[in-house]
Amino acid sequence: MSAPKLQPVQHLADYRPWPFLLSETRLDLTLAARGTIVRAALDLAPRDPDAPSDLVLDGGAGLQLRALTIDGQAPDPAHVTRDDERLTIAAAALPRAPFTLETEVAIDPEDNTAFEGLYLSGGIFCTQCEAEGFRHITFYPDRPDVMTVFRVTLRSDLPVLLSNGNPVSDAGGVAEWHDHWPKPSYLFALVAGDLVAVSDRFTTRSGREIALNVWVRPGDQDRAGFAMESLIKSMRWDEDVYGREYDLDVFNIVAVDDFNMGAMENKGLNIFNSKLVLASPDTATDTDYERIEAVIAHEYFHNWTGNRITCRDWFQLCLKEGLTVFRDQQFTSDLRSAAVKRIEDVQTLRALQFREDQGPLAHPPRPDRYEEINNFYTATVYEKGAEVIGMLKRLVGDAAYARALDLYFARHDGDAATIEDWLKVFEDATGRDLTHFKRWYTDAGTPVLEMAEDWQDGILTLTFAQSTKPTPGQPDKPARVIPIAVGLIGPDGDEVAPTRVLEMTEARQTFTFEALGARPVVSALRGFSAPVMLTRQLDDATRAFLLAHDTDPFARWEAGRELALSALTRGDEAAQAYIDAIGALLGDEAADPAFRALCLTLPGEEEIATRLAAQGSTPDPDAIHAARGDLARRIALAHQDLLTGLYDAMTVPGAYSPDAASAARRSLRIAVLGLLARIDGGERAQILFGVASNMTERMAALAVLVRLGRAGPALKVLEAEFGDNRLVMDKWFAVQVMAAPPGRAVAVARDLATRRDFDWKNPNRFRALLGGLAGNHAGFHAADGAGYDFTADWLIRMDAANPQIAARMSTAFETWPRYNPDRRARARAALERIAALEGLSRNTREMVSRMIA
Ligand code: 0A1
Ligand code: ZN
Repeated sequence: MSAPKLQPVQHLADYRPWPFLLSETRLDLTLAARGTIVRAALDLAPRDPDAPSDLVLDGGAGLQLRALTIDGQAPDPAHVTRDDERLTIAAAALPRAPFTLETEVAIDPEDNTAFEGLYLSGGIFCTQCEAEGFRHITFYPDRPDVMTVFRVTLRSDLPVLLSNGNPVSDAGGVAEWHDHWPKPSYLFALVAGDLVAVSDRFTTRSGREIALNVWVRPGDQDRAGFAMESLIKSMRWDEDVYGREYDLDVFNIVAVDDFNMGAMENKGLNIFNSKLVLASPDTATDTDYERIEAVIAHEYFHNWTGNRITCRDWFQLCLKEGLTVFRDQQFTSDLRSAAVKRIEDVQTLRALQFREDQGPLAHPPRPDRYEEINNFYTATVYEKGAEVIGMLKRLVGDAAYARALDLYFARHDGDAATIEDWLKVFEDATGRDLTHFKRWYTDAGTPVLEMAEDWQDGILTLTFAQSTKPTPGQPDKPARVIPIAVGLIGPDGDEVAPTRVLEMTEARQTFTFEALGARPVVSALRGFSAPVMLTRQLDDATRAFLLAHDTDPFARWEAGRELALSALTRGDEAAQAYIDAIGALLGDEAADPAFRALCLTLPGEEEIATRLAAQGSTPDPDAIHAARGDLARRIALAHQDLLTGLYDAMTVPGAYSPDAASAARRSLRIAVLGLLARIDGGERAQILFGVASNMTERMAALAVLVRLGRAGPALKVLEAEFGDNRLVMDKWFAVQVMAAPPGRAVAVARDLATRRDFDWKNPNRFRALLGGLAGNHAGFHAADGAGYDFTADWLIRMDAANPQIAARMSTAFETWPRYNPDRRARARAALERIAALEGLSRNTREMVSRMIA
């Protein structure tokens, strides 16, 4: 194995302002698949004319430099140097007064398979500049604290030419755009292509008329309406709830098929992965609709939390992402069911962020070092970043939160801000000292919170102890501030003490509840009031009592979850308690069907493995798979009649509508279908696949059929119908691998990878196959290491084309240290094989070396 190449590490502590001021950027692009010409003019001035500084611009080997002038003159070539990543003009060659730097470079979008910078996706020119993509377009101070106004001229024969801001002119293949809001380069975007728009208008609360467009490929217009509706709802909501109004004359959204992430908040020109724009009942599922609505909102909300107020440096990424995720979560709770949304968010947090926090990739929401920033668009920065804001809001209260946010917008509009700035507005708005609370931003790891109860003379004493395991680079974990929402339920099922938020600040702390008649049952961590792992001694009967009576929907669901996990990890008696409790819930017609569906869905295999690992045992993927199947079968046998009744009762009559109430009924019906399939051999699924006209039910039925090994005909039907629809075919690829019996998963994946339509350079298609395998817990962790080897082979191949995708997908391995020695050895060997590769990208190298450190 060759020695790993040393890589430069970026440190938060090294932040320095850029030594120049940039007052305007003018770009002129002549677009071509190869040889796009980019002319850039930058109006610069030294920040301190008495302290001359070299002018260092980001921009690598991919930029073919054709001309460079300062105030119209070419500098002495001896003063201009280039390396792999930047261009430097010596201070000696620079005026002490304001000057204009002009460059001309050529780039080849057609060769850009990394989808970073300017690239071509199905004939559409588009850009992705966050985090550091702009440097692949031209030489520039590509850092978020350098903000300026942009004037952009686009030259191309393509009919639609878009950039940020407002249109100035569009005639004869030349379009001009002006964005008067100063912005950093990562928010720059352009799009050029043969596109059509679904258009609408929005009148802001101050009476300004905004033109709205969702741009798609011709033929896709009839699937863009829901995205437009979602945009309008988002604009209204941000005015109503946060008082934030839109600030340009136009708002454009463009859907492209090749996109590394979900979507991007470029100023006035959001670019989306087409799977988060296009939806029709026959192609998209309820989950797709809900996600489209949330991501459209997320990107729109960034206009204030991200664009008007951006980040000083990339260490502050969670400043914009945590807050914007928090806002989109609030939006979805307001539009749909708040209870269901909270439970879904906790599920996501546990599945992705707790997993990350437990393993070698753990990092704080605000990291203080990185090698490749693209590796930090993580569940910790996004989802935990949002949880931290939720805790802050819980601690200060809703009114103070609203005051703090008003102050944040007033004080920092136009700034590139930091987490310190953010916390300061809360301190100033509330008078609180948040020094201790700040640990949530700087410390990694999920605290374990142990709760013990004592009951004496009508007084209930709760003692909490918190501890956090060491994480990479952070051996010591001081206590944190933890808001613990607690309510008390009397023996008859009535609430005897409403929710109270206990504020824990020490490693160990006691709280008392006095003047109680009879010993109550404690409903703890209501609403999941902090991202911690709560442990308490509780018997199954009390959990069943909470599942039946808790008034807090999260805590109620959690009681069922704990019962299920206990059934799955502790054997027969626990299983019976769970099966009985589920029976009671199935008959509870007052409960929201979506809530019942969530309670009915057994914890996933990955979640069970995580629980076992947290308890100190070694998860056995095959045993987990078998135990889960077994429990599902027992539930189905025990409650066959109730389930059959529910399956019929939850039919949604009439034409498909993606609204929350209809989706809720479908979700319960689907959960029931999954259980009944354990005893009906898949008959119902077979029938449902045949009669359903919406993709939600068809995909649910298909997943059941794949699991039972009888999906052949259904897969053929779907392929015949949708072979030319990429988004449906992505699902078709994914379900076959994800739901495959574990022993077959790798073989299925290997087979699918040989198909002509396995267009692996398309990130969605790659994720469908490789992500599908990673999502098949026992399949990926196959004892013979075939899952590891197959994944490593593809990561190596992908790394050469698209390092971001390879690096993200490498997280399939992040849990490897928790398995048995044999699996560990095989996983490690696969990771070492990747690490040994000559020419591996910085992205993947950083990920792999953190995982095997
Ligand atoms: N800011 C976007 C996410 C995003 C990040 C990086 C990207 O390319 C590397 C693309 C998009 C968001 O939060 O939606
Ligand atoms: Zn975001």
